[in-house]
Amino acid sequence: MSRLIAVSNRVADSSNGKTAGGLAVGLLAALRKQGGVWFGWGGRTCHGEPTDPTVIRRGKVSYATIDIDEVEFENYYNGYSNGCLWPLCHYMLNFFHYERCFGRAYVRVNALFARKLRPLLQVDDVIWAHDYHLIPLAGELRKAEVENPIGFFLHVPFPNIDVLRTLPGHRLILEMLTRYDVIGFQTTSDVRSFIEGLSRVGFLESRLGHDRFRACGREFTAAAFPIGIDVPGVIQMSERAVGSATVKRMRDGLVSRDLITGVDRLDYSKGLPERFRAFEELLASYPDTRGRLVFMQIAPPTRGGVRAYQDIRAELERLSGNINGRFAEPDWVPIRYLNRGFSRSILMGIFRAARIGLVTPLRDGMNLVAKEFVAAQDPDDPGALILSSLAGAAEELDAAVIVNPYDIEGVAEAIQRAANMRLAERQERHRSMMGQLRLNDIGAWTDRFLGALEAVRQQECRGGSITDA
Ligand code: ADQ
Repeated sequence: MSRLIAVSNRVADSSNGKTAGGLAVGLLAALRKQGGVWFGWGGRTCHGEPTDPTVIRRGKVSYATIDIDEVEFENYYNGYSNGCLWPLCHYMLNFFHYERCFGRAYVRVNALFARKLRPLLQVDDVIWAHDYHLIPLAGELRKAEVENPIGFFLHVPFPNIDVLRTLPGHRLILEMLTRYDVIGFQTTSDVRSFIEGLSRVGFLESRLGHDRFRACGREFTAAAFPIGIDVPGVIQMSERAVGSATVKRMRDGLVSRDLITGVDRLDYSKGLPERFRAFEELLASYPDTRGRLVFMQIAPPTRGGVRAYQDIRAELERLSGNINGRFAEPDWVPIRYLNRGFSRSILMGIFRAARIGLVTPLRDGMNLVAKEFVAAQDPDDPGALILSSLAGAAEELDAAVIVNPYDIEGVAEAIQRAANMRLAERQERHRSMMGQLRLNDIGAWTDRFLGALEAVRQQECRGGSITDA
């Protein structure tokens, strides 16, 4: 079996037993099965050219991390990746801020990744790069004569060409993607946007099959690989966690009131101010909900170096303060806003204890919280999921209560409906969504993507085009 070389901006640290999100769980399982290397930034900056990667081996997996020059990092990560590509991919152009030096640093840091990764590669390896930080990586590796199969998975949405055109140099982004052998997206709609983009700028040469294309002189696979979760893992964690002291204390504190929960990174794409306003609208329009529901929003800050993230934090503090000030009673506070992270097991326990999961991003590649919320429910008495139609997860979880997150009154109505939903309906919706989650879990996601990459290798082997890298 080929070694897997996973490349992402950050390498997840599995040493403390707190392996983070779904991606880390899935990638680590695949790396442990196949053996391989996880390569990326180690979380430290330096001045000038970094030294060679620090490599730590644990079992069949090596973790190879590099430092990045402080100024380069600022321009590549905060500037281009999170100041240009992130808002663009989420259709939020009011947060888009471009400077030429960002784009240059972005390409240079990708070249640095390629330079530092190159000596670690073996001829039979397959390489899998992750997310919008690393679009030029395959092109840089090809320049260094790496001919191994290289795949790319985009975790965020791929924007329609009319939005993508906002970015100076967007043609290069499209061209760089064609340097990969397999390009994976979360949804079929993202694939359509990518292919339409190639076509509109005149790069698309032909469609070779259902998901095989030729553009910029190269053949590649472009398809939807919706990311899944570790379903048995979440079920087990949630069952155990309801008995934990933290979750018990939280339940006691609710005094038999119903819990609505929201769990998101503190990011403007997650629709948090709109969600807070929808809850306010609910309390204003449906007075019977007052004193009966508690909304707990958990939102740990991220990307503190980007101005927009500081602003949204301040806005949420103001909104939750206003809403609590307007509606709270001596024995009831409507919003509990927790600006911090929790262990995954506690989160799963909170999901299980909740009557409603509120997942209302303004745009999201997939949204794993929606899937985790469903899997964490007690099948005999499941909570209801309210899900944004603009999250990739809505393509699969159509048995959720689907809302448009911009429609504040519509979301308030949906909360009212979910709060009064009969047991039989909740069970039916839950059963349907669990079927989908089990069918496409995290193992199925890695197997499908790596299968597509392996197919490329076999095709190239037959054509004899793999040379010793
Ligand atoms: P994110 O934007 O980070 O991911 P999401 O898919 O919801 O969004 O994943 C977040 C993960 O972090 C979940 O596993 C969640 O449980 C965990 N998490 C969230 N808040 C937490 C907290 N307070 N404490 C601890 N853990 C917390 C990007 C894309 C998504 C896509 C994923 C995976 O933006 O659209 O679904 O990648 O491809």
